[in-house]
Amino acid sequence: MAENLKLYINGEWMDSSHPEKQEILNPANQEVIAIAPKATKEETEKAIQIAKETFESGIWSERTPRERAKVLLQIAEKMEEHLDELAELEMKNNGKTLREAQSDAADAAHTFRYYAGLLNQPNGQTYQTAEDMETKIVKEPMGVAGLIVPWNFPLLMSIWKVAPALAAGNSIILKPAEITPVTAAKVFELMDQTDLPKGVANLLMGSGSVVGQTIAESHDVDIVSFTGSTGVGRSIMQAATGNLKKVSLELGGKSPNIIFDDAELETAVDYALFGIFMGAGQVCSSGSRILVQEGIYDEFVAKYVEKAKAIKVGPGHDESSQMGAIVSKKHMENILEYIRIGQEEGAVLACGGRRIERDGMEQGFFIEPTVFTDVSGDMRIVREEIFGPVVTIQKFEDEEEAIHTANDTEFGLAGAVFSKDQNKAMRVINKVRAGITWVNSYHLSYVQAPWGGYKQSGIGRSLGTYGLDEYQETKQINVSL
Ligand code: TAP
Repeated sequence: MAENLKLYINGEWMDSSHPEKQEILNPANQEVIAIAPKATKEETEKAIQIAKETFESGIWSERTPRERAKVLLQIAEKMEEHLDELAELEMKNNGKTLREAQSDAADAAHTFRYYAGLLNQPNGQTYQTAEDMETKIVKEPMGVAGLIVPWNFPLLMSIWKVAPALAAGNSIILKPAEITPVTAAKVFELMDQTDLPKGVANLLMGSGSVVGQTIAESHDVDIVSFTGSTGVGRSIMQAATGNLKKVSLELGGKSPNIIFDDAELETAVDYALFGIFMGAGQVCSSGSRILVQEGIYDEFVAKYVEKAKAIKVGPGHDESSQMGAIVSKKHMENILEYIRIGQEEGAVLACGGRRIERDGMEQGFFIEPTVFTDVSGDMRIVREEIFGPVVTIQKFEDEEEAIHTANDTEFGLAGAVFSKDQNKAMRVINKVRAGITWVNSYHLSYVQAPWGGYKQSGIGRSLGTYGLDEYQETKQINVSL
């Protein structure tokens, strides 16, 4: 039986007055796993008012860091007791493999622990600014934080926002993507069993154009923190101008993965596969443009294509599956359209390119790992974010050309360099205009390290101390001695 999800406002679970409901599907087989409400504009405004009143009451915003840390640790503990369930729900709702979902669930719980720990760190500075003046710099919560997240990491992207926003003392409204609300609902059910005061955390399911837009436009929201596409990020920024709320944006990418002749070939091939096929390429930091130096180009492509063809695609619950499903039919069709465009543009389809509809996958949304070679820098498949298991491989001559090609994009989210020469690797990575980079690896991420992009990949950073700063105001207090 599909579970009926509810909105969570002021510590109460409630139905929406909207007559329509959203069927939540498992993209591996189109089974209906839940029915979600669609919050209306009025319900969204109500949740914002509740969050505002709760913030102003001081019931959470004025608690000591130690008291807030205690609640964050309660949430972490609750999540840890339910890791298997969270992973299972994430796999079913998003289509990723169970192994990927397990890793997300563990990272999400750990994020609460990390921010609880940060609350024990010194907060602020003091200067003797004149003989008779002391200046204290303190951090304060911002107020109401509107948190809007996408479908590719429904749980982890939610927690990357919820944990630091609560740690900082804000009241929050979380809006998951309409098609993937299931793990967010579970986390709110767990938070409801902790000492988090009512009204501090509110959950709204519904569409971006109604719920998301209302949050972005509201004069009672003090920060909107958004992860999603660059196009929607731009419209959120425009909507936020009414009260000039702070805007934090984690957007798309088209990240370069640069492989030099002197790279450890097997390592480079394996990380370049992981770089794009993890999460079926539906990952903002995917290494979707592989740049290979001419001396090893042919050997690299031969090995890469052989291994890409061998990737086992299948439903997430099958332990042998290495790559899961595409999140929805609509998104699968977008990706297949890009594959068609690539061929029309004259790129060589070295492997993949088709939907998989066999071996029990007939009802699911699966696409073969797809590799294009002989591409040029002006092709759409090289310039636009496809957000699927599709990678392009380009040849370069020397360091200068590699850097130029790597940076020839409007995005600046991630990038990597593979070489045994550490000096060269560092020289090149320092010139890659991106916020998240790797040398001789890919995709590994750590809660301490700031996550975010240059150029049109975003504004601001998640995670680390930077992630907490994002949800805080900074005040100076000048005390006459
Ligand atoms: P979007 O279509 O941009 O949706 C993201 C969220 O914004 C969803 O909750 C969506 O709601 C909502 N939304 C849509 N229109 C809105 C509006 N006018 N106002 C306010 N909110 C609105 O992205 P997606 O397709 O879910 O996710 C894929 C994109 O996210 C990719 O570009 C990817 O690179 C990016 N991404 C970036 C990162 C980082 S850290 N940089 C991480 C993950 C994903 P509904 O869809 O429910 O209507």
